[in-house]
Amino acid sequence: MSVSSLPETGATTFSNPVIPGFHPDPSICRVGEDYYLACSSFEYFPGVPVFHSRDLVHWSQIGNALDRPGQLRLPLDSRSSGGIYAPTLRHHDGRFWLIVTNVSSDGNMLFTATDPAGPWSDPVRLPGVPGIDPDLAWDEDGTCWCTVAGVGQVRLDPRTGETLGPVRKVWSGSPGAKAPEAPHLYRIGDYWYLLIAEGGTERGHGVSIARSRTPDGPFEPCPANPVLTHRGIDHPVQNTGHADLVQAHDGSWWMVLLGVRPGGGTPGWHVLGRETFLVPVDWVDGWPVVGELSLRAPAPPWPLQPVPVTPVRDDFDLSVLAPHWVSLRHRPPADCTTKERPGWLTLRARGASLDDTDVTFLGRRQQHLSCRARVLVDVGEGRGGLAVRLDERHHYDIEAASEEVRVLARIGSVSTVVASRPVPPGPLVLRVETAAVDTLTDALTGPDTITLGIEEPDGTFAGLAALDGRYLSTEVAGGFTGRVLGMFASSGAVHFDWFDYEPTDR
Ligand code: 6LW
Repeated sequence: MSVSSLPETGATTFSNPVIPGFHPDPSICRVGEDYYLACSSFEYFPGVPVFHSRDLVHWSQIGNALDRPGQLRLPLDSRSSGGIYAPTLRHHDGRFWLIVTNVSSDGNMLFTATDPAGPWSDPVRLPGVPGIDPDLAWDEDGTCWCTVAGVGQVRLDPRTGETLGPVRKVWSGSPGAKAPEAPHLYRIGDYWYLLIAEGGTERGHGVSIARSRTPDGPFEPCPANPVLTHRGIDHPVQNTGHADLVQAHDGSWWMVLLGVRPGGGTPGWHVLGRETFLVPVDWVDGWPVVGELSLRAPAPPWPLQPVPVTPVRDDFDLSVLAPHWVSLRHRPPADCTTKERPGWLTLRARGASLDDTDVTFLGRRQQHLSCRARVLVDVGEGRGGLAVRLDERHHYDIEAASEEVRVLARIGSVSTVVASRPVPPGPLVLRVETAAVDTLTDALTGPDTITLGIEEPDGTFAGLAALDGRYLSTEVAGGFTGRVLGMFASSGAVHFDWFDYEPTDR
């Protein structure tokens, strides 16, 4: 179906982020009128979520590139925000190519696929490619150039992984700017363009570009660098950087990039991680001019797809889990299954809690500043429940046991039971509500409140604890991820009949 034949939705604007929730380091490519995008995934398994769109605005997850242990080795004692850093996704010579770094085990690896939804190949290891943020680009004679953070570059045989020559430094970014990273190399018109992020992935983040007549430089920096940054400006999206360019099917140019939406008073806390945004790009005198990034932006000049409807409820009625579900570091089939009790998800504890790196967990990214998550849980003689997780040292949990439910808070080295109450044995509905703060009473206001509780038999919500959400933000916890809302088992086998995720943003 060509884009022109897509049903007209008549939309004249679109909402940013186009992929909300922790979907950082976006890399995009186009095949005909289909767009594909991949993101970092760190300690989560499966890794590298892959998305598809026909209009650059509405994206549906079609799979995860790294969905088996042979592709994704995450040591069970590895720290959060390790694992899978930034990928580059390209289409060349009739197939898809994904190059990515596993900082916790195998370093840089290359995968290929004929269908981006998978299956993807086993890894081609790249021992000669250093550092992080590897990029792939091919020149007319078929030479494959691999460019990495720093900014270094080496010729590569992408089928064997062999590097063909030394790694050379080709650019250091803008004078004085730290962390030149996220390089992407493009042949556009008469030039090779080298796009990078610099300034660090925090508030100083920005996008810069340079060009050369040859793929290996020397590169001439754009006089207008950084071509995009929000450092020091009053804008609801901050930390903008780590971008990738794509030419649309109509010849126009667009950029995807990461940004954060801090909430609360100063310094501002972002809780959803680094999200994927879309902005238009124009070309003037051989240099890109990046359009304004706004939360409600003018729609591209083609029909927008109807917004993909994501059901609120996952009934776990299927033998396979939807691709947005993630576990921590691995997912042993016996510990996370919908086959043991048909129509239910069974999580079997491995003797660890959410304070540990190897807890049995199944979650989905929080994608809205205000939202509601509910589960129907039957813990039997076990112990488990529903959690808002940033990492092992920053999570709020509502945990059910046979005759008690309790709210636990882990903030750094502090861990405490915040509330508890007796409950009758049997299935129970647990609920987590996050409510973003929309009016600042003072500079110390946090970004949101997280209320954890149970539903009474008549459905009313009995909140057991309302906790400050700043402690589950990246500014407090550190690292590169965002909140994940999920189910966990800390003892025995715990069964979940359904999981509801519902935006409640006003
Ligand atoms: C990624 C680097 C960065 O490799 O953070 O924001 C690292 N940019 O480019 C992890 O996302």
